[in-house]
Amino acid sequence: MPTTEQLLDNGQGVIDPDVFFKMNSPPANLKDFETKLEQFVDYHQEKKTRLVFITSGGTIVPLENQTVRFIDNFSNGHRGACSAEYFLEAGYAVVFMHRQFSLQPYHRHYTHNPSIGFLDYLVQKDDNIQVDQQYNDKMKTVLSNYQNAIKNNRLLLLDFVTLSDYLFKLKSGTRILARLQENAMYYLAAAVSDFFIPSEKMHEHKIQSGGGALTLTLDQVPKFLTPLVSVWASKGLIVSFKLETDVNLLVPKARQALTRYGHQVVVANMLSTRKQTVTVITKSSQQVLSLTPEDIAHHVEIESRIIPQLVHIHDGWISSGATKACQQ
Ligand code: 9Z3
Repeated sequence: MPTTEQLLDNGQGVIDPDVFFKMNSPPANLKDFETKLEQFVDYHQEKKTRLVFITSGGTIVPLENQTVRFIDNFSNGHRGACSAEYFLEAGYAVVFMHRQFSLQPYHRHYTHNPSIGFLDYLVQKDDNIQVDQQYNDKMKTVLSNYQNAIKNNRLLLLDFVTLSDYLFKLKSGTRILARLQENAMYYLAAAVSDFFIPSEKMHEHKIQSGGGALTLTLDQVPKFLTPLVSVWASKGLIVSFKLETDVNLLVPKARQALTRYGHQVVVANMLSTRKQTVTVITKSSQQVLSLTPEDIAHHVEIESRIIPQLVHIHDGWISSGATKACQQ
């Protein structure tokens, strides 16, 4: 088998996505992932429901094949989990492909909160456990929305952990959804590592200390949006996210991604303001969506503005036969 070095793409140090899939082993639960997803997609294809494939949370990059240590990132999956609820509200079926143990739709209201733990919502009355009265109304609404989504088979939860896991499942998942053609939307909110250590270059066992400083060399992750847009999901509406910390780079980099990959929408956000403002960019438009101080005081979530905008773009994409909506 050729080594990654031999397969490097034109000297720029980036391997071809196909090569990545040849050089790394698929996750052990890939078959199970595919079976669940196929059943869900077939069900909604028959019902003609629109479906969104959401990716959410960060990927880890292992430093050892038998992994003790890994590189992670900041994302806790708030964007994806919150967006899933607004897509469900808009009538979509949702495949929620998330980093294991990151925020999940509906559950998110009661987890990952630094000031209140799940048990703090409960009280004991005689032998029974009840929800503390002050939380009752909100929890009733959240519970009922969650149960409706599950009862109507409109929410499928699938997870990933490593970058490699994510890429295998993204490829497989988008190819399964391709049968829905333009009725599918891909909402790529996961914070995917740009760098990784190929399996063949990784230490097999736990890296030992005692030898001084540790120097790591990471390869660049292949540009998976290229095959995703042109082959895996070519008929669906593809929404990628661009994250920056330097405001001067944000829009130019988002536009560069649209041009490079030829997909339909980039949602550009800054790390520090991502919960208050985003810019929705298509080839011919640029719209800033922002929360006012009053919105923030009323706990309005920016996703309640992003999702209707994307649903509108998706309407155009479907009615134009998946070709022209975003070119105007
Ligand atoms: C995003 O930009 C998401 O909005 C966030 C959400 C990761 C910022 P949280 O999970 O954060 O709510 O804490 N996602 C995409 C980030 C990304 O890696 N984009 C790549 C890039 O910027 C392109 S696919 O180059």
